[in-house]
Amino acid sequence: MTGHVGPGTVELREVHRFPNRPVRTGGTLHWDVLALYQGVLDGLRAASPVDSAGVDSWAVDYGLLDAHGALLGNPVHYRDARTDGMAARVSERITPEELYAHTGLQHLPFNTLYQLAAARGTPQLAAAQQLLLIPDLLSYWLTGVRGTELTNASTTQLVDPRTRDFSPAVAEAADIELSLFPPLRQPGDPAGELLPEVLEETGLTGPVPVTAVASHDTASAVAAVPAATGRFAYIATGTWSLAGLELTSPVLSDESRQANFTNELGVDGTVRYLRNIMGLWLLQECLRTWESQGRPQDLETLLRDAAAAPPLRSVIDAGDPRFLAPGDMPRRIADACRRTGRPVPEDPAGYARCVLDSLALAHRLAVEDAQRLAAREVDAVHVVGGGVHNALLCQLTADACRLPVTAGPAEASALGNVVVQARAHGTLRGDIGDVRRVLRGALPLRTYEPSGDHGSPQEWARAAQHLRTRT
Ligand code: LRH
Repeated sequence: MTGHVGPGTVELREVHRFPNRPVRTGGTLHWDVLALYQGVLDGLRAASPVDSAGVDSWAVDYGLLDAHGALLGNPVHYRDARTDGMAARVSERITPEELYAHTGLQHLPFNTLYQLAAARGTPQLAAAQQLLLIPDLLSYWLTGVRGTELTNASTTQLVDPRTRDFSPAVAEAADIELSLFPPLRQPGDPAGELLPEVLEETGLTGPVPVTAVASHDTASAVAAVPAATGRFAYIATGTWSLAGLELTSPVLSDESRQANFTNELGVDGTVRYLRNIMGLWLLQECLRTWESQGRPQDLETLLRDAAAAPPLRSVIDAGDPRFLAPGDMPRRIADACRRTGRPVPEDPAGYARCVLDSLALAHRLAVEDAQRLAAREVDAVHVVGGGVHNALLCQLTADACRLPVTAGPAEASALGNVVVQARAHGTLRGDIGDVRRVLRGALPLRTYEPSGDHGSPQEWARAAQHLRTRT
């Protein structure tokens, strides 16, 4: 994506899109990170001319480098099963209560801490001199400079959100060498310049500075929430739904731990207090399953039929880790409905409706719980990310939350990435609130008011209660 930033204007343009196809070899699910890097180079070529660059990606995953800086094998995908049982193993060294008190991170089986526990004793980890999170790895290949960007580091479960630095106590308890991580850098810090070989390969004219943006895609997405005031909740929807609040300090209470809220770090000293919800992955994986069974579905028709299907009939817990791995999603959804005494959807539209109702309900619970646990009230919900294109999901979210939903931008991560670069170079000025006001004026946004069209407030309340008690 290229961004054009001027006084009061921010424009984004897609210049190149490439698939990100995980590869299973020897029973392990990997990222094809060289193919991704090639896609980045192709993108830079298509973007020419370029004044500045920055990289963001999904969180938690990493590549290991040997003593010469060479990559030791393909990064393992966080959806791989290698982390099964690792939380129990780590809890023998540090209790979940202590871990939360130090890191404020929700329990997700794939946190980097658990991935490193799974990698213990492997020749790769033994040979590793350094660990680079995915955006830091891509940045390293572009610039030759190594660093660990803070917002993404905060997803490793090795960072203390109070000090905004690594937690030696956690690392020691979990027996992880913090020296694997290059020094921390803040969003907005310089991260080097494109190497001569990169300029040559992409046809760009240097120097092209690279900025350590908020390299966790969700941190970039939250930075780009076009909020008018501070009283907002956000839902970054895409493969995941990340729903919560922006705070100035972490919430580390045991109640917060039990509610599985995370305190990831954001731009300008903020905390992203949120919960991970499975997101549109549930639907994407249904579509893949039907396709592999020779029953491909047209998404537009499916969503139209889903909008006409009866509301709140089949509801599942969209936070259930049973939905994490790739594979037959309709079967897992049917199993979940049976387990909780809900009717099993009868056709693809029924499944799509089940997914969207369940996501909307999970959004409601996260927005409600976050307000209670952080003692902060909101009067608006911002939906950003790919889910913005799904009008039914946005409307259901407004109905479920009983709050107006402002939808947009869809490419929030790319925008957040661009505005942090623009600020680093002085093209945009002010704090993140000022930047958000520019975005609000510059972007096409759509508002969804709560309606009774998809179930009455009482029906939503009952369904939310059902979800709280039956799962
Ligand atoms: C979204 C995301 C999310 C993480 C997950 C691994 O892309 O970064 O914030 O929890 O991927």
